[in-house]
Amino acid sequence: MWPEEFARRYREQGYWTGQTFDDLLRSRSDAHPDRIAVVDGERRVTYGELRDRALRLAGGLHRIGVRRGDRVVVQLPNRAEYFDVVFALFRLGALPVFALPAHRAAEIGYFCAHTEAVAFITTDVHEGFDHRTLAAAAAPATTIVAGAPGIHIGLSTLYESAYPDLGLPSAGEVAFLQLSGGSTGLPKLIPRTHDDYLYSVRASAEICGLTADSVYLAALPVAHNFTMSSPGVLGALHAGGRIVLARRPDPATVLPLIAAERVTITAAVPPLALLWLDAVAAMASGPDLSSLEVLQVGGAKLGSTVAARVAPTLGCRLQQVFGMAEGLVNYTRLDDPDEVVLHTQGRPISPDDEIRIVDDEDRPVPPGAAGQLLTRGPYTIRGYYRAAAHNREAFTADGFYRTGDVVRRRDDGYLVVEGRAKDQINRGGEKIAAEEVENHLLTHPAVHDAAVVAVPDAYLGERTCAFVVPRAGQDPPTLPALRRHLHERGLAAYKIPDRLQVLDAFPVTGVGKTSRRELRAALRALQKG
Ligand code: OOB
Repeated sequence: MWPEEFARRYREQGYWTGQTFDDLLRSRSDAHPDRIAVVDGERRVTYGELRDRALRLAGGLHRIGVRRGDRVVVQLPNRAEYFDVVFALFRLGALPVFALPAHRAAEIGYFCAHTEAVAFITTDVHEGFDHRTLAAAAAPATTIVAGAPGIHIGLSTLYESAYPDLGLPSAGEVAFLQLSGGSTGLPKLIPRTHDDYLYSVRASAEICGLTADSVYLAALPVAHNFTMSSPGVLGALHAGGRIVLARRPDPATVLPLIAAERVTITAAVPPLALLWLDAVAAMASGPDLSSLEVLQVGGAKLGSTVAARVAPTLGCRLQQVFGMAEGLVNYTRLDDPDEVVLHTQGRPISPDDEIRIVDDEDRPVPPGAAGQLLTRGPYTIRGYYRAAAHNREAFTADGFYRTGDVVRRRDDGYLVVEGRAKDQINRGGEKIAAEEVENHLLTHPAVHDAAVVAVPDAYLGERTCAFVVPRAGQDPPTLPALRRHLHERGLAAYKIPDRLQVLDAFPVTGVGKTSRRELRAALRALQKG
């Protein structure tokens, strides 16, 4: 949490207003109860209905024992019930822990155990996977299912007829836990307060020009920070606009939805934006996209060639977004010149976002030079949840978060992302911590040592390559065998390595650590050869 002098300043500056998520929904549903808040296929939910459903669900969750401060792992795809669930939990003062639909037993089991969750709320079947099978991994948390519940508790049975009479959480408290992309063995959880998060939501909505007439299409998973708050679904609710949920992000789903619902703004990771662009370019006369004003692209670096295709192909403005679940979000502004929009990753939301760009010894680099980005500010966390040892490395003594991103700052204050200094793979916006995958690889009987590095990829930006040293006397493992092994351990599919290279020994650094730099260089040599 922030030291008192910072908290005081953020309140005095008007960033932290004391508003809670419950206040947000209440004020909007009081102001315009009949306006549509959420569109999910045939279903249309008004602000008044959303508020009513959230309160009645808060009653049911309370009945089965969910209390203020409890953690509840929420894994829901883009469906209307997601909003009932999160606002019910906010009303109770219970903390959603936002898992992604792609997570499997390894991740869900860890989130439930690490947070000592009392409940796991998921869906029935999504993208061919039966999420109810994750209940075993989630135990002892009670499993609640949106859709056909099987042997579990059906979410639909928890909407009480009366509202519960409950105390209200205060805005300075932690509202939920987000996931970090991470670079360590176990995923880290990010505690966000009502005060800090809602500041980023309000400011983002303003920067992105959201109004009551805005229609925000959620194509990426709603629980990701980008889709949730940059300005995302919460920004749309704040502005009194409309959220349209896409169950899948593919062009065949998204493009007709933009036309039918008159979507004004949506967000994509670079490979998805490319897919949409190619689909539109290939159509002689496609769906009417004339309502679309802004396409936001972020989560991974957008190449300037693809960036330049957005306006001519889609007839809308591009906005680059460089953000992180830990806090700091940078945007190009809607009225920035093309040069800025095509070639930079934007500038921070807040005048009080502090930016430091440093070398390996934490010394500031000369102006305009590339270095590691450190940041501190009114919506950037000061520490991960239950991770005291890691926090000493991930934050400076004076509270700056070490993003692990290598950036340079231009004279005009805009940031350009140049690379990364963290052991993470950014696979088309999906973050993979090298160490987490390595730890799983090391459990295979034929693996003596493992190192996972990024390989450049034309479509995803990066893919993963696992380097493996076989155990003496064993046949070297094959890629299919290793993939099957990680799959059986319940690892999310996006973390499972795309390639394998078997080596007799790893190159080491001066202090004897495995040199990922040399492994990456060896891969480049192999690709050229
Ligand atoms: C967003 O959040 P996370 O937490 O999944 O990932 C954060 C990391 C950053 O540290 C950076 O390494 C990378 O993702 N990243 C970008 C980028 N946007 C994020 N790298 C290059 N260019 C960009 N535009 O990814 C996220 C959170 C809120 C809004 C948007 C993205």
